[in-house]
Amino acid sequence: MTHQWQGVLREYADRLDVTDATPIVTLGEGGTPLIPAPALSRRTGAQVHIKFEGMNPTGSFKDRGMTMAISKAVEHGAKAVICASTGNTSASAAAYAAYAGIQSVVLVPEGKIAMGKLSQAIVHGARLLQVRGNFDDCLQIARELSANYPVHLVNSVNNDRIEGQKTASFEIVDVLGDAPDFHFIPVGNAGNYTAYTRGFVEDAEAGRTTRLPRMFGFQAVGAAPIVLGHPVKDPDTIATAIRIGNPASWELALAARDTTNGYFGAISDSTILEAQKILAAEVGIFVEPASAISVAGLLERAAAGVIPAGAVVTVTVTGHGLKDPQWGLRLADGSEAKPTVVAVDVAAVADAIGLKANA
Ligand code: AN7
Repeated sequence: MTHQWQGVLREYADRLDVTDATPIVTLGEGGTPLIPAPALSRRTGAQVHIKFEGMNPTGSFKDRGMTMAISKAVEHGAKAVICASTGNTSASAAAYAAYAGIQSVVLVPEGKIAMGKLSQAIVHGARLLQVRGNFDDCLQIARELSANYPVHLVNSVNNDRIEGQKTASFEIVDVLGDAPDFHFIPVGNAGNYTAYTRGFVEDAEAGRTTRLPRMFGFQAVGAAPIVLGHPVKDPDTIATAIRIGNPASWELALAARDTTNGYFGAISDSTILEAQKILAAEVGIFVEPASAISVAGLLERAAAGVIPAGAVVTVTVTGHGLKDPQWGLRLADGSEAKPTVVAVDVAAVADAIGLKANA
């Protein structure tokens, strides 16, 4: 019989705060593929593997944290959960709350979340409010509401989220047999950067690995508070998932960088979109712009000579390209792809694609 992956709480029950009293709210998240990427290995001289988190049930890594956060919320008797979100957290919270049979409330920045994510939150039954402000404003409101009203906060300031998300590092180590030399990851609130570091540190402490990877995190140029060293009042980037000016896990992320001899860098929107196309066209993996930033970061750091030949490199791509599909239709010159229309005629189709008949 085929083994079915049981979700991260059951698969890693011995490394998480779950007991017989914890109701396991799971959609089978985790167990995502670690895909060797020969095209990126050729481009960088390293041995590159992509951790494809778009393969989670709602299409992003948030599900690893949400299974933990919603399970613990239900264990503590919560009837409603709230989050601020640039999109993926709201999609995940809505889905896991639906499974648990509790209400989700989500606050998103008006007009600044991808259509697929908005659709997910609505279809899963969230009470969704568009706030006339940015993500940082939404998070402030969500924090104050959860402090003063009977709603349980499931943003990554809730440690249960970080705990669930650390399982991605466990999976990488389980597949590779050791930690990589470098790990590349997108950064918004820096919760995931913090979570991966925690997972790798716990694996090292338990003797499952011989080393810690250097954690390399990337923000968009227009939303790069950690790189700049100060909050950004009006963050701006086409990578709406990481359009965040005052990261919630800022201090934890700086500590994680110091622990791993890590690095934070900034990448322009045009370079993000180039990396998205390279990953899609040369490796076959379609990710949303915020996720492509880790690939862009790898290419940039390799070009800067920072990555030794043969180094084992893992790259997390956090969300599926179908969340925000408009970018796949955008050509390198900025125009929109307009597929050729042809008649129902074999010769016309052959002609349109430049095929000559067999002699
Ligand atoms: C695809 O959904 O913050 O650095 O509210 O959706 O842990 O914040 C999303 C973040 C990277 C950044 N990639 O992760 C939200 C939200 C994708 C994301 C990040 C997000 P963190």
